[in-house]
Amino acid sequence: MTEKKFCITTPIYYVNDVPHIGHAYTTIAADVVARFKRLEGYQVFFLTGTDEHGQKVQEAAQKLNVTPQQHVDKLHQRFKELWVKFDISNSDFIRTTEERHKTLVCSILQTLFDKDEIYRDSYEGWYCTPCERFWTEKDLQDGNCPECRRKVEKIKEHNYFFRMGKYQDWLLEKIKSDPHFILPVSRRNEVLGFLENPLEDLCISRPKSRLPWGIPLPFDEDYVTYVWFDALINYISIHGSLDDIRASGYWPADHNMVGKDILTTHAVYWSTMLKAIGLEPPKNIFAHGWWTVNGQKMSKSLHNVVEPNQLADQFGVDVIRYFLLREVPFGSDGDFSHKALIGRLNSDLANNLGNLLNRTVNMIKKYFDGTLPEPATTGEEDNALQNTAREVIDEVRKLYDELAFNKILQKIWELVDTTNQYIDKTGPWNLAKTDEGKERLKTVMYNAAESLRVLGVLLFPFMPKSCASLMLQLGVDKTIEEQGMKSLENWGNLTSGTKTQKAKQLFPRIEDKQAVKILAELETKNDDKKDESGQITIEDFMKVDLRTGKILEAEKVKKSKKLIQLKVDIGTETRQILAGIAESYEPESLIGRTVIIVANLKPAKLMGIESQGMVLAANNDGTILLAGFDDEPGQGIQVR
Ligand code: ME8
Repeated sequence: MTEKKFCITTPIYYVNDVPHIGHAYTTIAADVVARFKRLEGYQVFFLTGTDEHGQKVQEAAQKLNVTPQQHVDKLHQRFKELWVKFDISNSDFIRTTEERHKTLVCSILQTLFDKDEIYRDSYEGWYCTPCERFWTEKDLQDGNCPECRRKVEKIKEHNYFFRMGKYQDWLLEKIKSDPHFILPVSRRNEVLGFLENPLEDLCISRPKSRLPWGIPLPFDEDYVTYVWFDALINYISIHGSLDDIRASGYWPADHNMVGKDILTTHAVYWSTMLKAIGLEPPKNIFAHGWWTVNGQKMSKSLHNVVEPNQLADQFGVDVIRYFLLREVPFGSDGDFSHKALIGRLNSDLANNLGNLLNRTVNMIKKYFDGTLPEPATTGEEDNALQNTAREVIDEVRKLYDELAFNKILQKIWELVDTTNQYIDKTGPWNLAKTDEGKERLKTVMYNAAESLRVLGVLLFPFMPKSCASLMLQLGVDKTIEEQGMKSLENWGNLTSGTKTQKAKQLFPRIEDKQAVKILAELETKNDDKKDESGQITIEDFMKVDLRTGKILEAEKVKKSKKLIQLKVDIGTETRQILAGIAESYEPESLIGRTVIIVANLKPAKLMGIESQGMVLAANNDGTILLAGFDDEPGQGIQVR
């Protein structure tokens, strides 16, 4: 029997960005699909990674005085660590600076160059440095980059070009004839619109003199590869040569999952590159929507980045995984709100699902001493519950084809609600009162538990840890992966007689008071983040009490090369201040001089002597120059 194989990928993220919920969103979504397909019995290859070449990395490394390689070796870890924290089950993690990747990029470049699919030409265009992209005159918006709206510069240089334009008709035909190729439909139409204009060839090189940090072209050492041409190849470079890729069974990928921002590069550049190489395009490119915060794009400079690490610590990994996929349809944009997150946690997770598990396990404990009873008779209510479960399972399977995560979760919650209603209608607390009722109660408790098992399997891709805990509470010793979707084909997989465990709250509720506190704290944290930019408000500045003071006495501090002990008259009092200026000033020369001091600095001891302030000075490569005035002001005058 041949194995069923399935391949899903996320974009590889720019290593320079702080990972935020946008990155987590795509990766969690891909993880959910990968986990679901494994439950369906597929052998899954799930790939994510980091994009490590290009101008931005080079510039960031320069600023830090490290090599680009040292920089990316450090920074890519932030993504790796985050994915471990978020229970991402990726099969591999590709970095574009790895040899295995560079080898395939070079081999593809050489093959395309030999086949004349790549040629050299001179080029004049408008270049956007942050986006690392050339634009034509007509692409520009108000003279700026149409993507990031920043300034562009006109550049003329020799470069290498991929004959992308010649694949325009093929690509149009492919998109039109295969409705599953680009989804959702609205995005597919955008790509078709883009292809109404002539498709130009793609500049795939950058002169090394301008940008050395990239993969050198194998046929011209004066150039490196354009970062997108390099990055897109990540989806296949993990498998080795083109023959290895074909033999792996993981290409074409079932889903190249991306955000809408990078759909064109995938639908147009990537598909035509594959065509030229002689590989199939992915079966599907799905472009999901964009998360904003208060209607604005998340960005470091706006201080509005929602950090997944912080969120996970505050609310729990599974709550975030659930919220991101439940709140907004996958193809649509969404605005992130902590309030909405708390709302979902309290209602869907704590009140509905968590409470269902809690009361079921507690009642099995109370009425059957924690042993799962054998179901007896089956009545109308039991059949209705089983029918709902069957219908939900069938529908969920179908909805995965559309990656309609929010509908999948809505559907699963129909079973949560139906099971809660089943308990309310059958009323175990009343049944427990009579012998006849107790017989019926066995069936009710068994069915409630089996329904929870079904929910545990269905929800596992979304909330793996919580569902594993749910299974343990129900006393199931098989892992969810072992049970698989197959275990949902017949009702009644739970084994009567097994011991359930002590009920544990899966999702503790956040009470109103606590919610107010959390939201206020988050706001303060965001304010603190603003300080990281280095800017302070005028109020912050006013807190520093700067005053003029006249030096009355000055002497060197024994055993110190740098320190001079000063007595400074600041108008209201005389302060003892230590200043690290001995290498630039003789003590006697200081007497009578007016300086600026920080008068409200907390006193500190240096070499056992208390210093009651600080003198302002500039350090010019080791030469200290005291700040002063053109003319002599009096003592104790405020400096602003
Ligand atoms: O574009 N909302 O990397 P990148 C939703 N290296 N998704 C978001 C998001 C947001 N606000 N912000 C980011 C690159 N994403 C290239 C990709 S692939 C060969 C090279 C997600 O770090 C979304 O998946 O800018 C988006 O497409 C991706 O991160 C961009 O990540």
